[in-house]
Amino acid sequence: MSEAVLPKDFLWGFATASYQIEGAVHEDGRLDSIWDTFCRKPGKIADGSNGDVACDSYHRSGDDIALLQQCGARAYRFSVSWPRVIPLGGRADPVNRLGLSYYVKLVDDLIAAGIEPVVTLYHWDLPDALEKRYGGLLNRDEFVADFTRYARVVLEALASKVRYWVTFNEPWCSAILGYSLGQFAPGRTSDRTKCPEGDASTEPWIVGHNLLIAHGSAVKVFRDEFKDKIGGQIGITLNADYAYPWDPQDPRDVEAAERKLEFSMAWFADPIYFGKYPDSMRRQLGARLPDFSADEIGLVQNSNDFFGMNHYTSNYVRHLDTPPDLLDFSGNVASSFESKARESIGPESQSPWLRPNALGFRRLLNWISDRYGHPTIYVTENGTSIKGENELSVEQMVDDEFRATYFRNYIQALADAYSKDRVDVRGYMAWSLLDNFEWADGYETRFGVCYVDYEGGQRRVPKKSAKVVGQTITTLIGEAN
Ligand code: PNW
Repeated sequence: MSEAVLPKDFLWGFATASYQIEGAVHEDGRLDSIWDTFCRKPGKIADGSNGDVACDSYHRSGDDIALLQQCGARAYRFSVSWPRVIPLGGRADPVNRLGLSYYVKLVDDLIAAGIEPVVTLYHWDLPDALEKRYGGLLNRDEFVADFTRYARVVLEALASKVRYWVTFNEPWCSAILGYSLGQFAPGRTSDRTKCPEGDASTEPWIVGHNLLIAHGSAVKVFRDEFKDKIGGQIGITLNADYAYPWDPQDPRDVEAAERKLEFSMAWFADPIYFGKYPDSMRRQLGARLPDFSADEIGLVQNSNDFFGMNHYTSNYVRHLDTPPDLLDFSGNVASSFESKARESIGPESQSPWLRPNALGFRRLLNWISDRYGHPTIYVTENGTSIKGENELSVEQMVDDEFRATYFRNYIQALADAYSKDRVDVRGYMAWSLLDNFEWADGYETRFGVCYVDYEGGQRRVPKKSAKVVGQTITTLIGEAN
């Protein structure tokens, strides 16, 4: 028996998201999300693909659960598709019982299989009708009211069975990739070569603000009306890359690295834990960063039962001597994969933004723990793509040593944060259970611990990394021989 490093009840498993795996986009009453319409615009998705079929998980949840069991998972994080449950999205629009029943059955089947469901309410697939009706996430009052009603509908169906709830996945991505860079739906940006509409100097900050209030409002519903049913927990999932100073000897780079973390993680976490935006953001953005009213901050502050964290990579961060650009969203810094001393952050993956650096994960866990008073943390995503993986034969793809090494190192870094640094991290979900629709990168970039044969009848084959995640964690829990 190996020595226990992680707690006995450590919650671990794999994660997915509705639009990335379900397919069946026109079935049983589902209507378009903003991703369905975004994919139809030319040039937005690298391989011209979309989520019409994806992994066909809408018809294959039995296969997915069998895979989870094969991998030894204790938990499965998936997201609910709003346009399946309320196809037109709004609070006066009808609930689609057929769409809802897919998730009721999924949860029942998971529980029957001994797997704990972790449910995300919003992983980017806003009903397109709401985008068209009132501008979606930009419209605070409408969006907050509609999301709150949607959350209540899902909670009514599932709150007696589900103990772990995530309101929003990565509001940073929704705001920056969706409203500044225009790479994700709805694709708004100030870059007129990409989109005729959008203002990247203001919209990301409005969207971030509205997402925080919608989160707080759904948490209030959960706590007032549902929490006692099962004693569950709710939180938001935030993402950030760790930031190392480019020159650790230069205090301006040390400050710049801290500022980059404030512009990513603390943008959302400071209002939740401290009731205000970081000073560095207020200083740079001024009135472009909305103010919280007393009612709003009453919803947002203390709205996390746990800290949900998604993390993939790290950067070296250097200060800039020039004043911040109006469109800047990172705290007026320059990020790179090489330090002043010419150290590389890590080897390339298939994703241009992602390079493995496990120490950065341990550092970020500590940064969160120190800044927010040692909250309970659940890591709700972590994983990597592999450069050129899609070009390989199936035999080579399932022998994914690069990904296996990534998981060994990152899970060890988490264990060090828990056992040596006393960070209260109690769960870990690897991204992803399946190769799936990787947003603007389409299907060419794979993140799965299970290979999916999209053309060959949706065959699923566990890769080496699927086994490695389980083995590494169970050994650290002290269960392996
Ligand atoms: C996360 N970036 O997205 C999402 O939660 C997943 O749905 C996604 O498949 C996964 O990570 C892998 O990409 C991100 O550009 C997408 O920095 C892009 C970035 C970060 C996270």
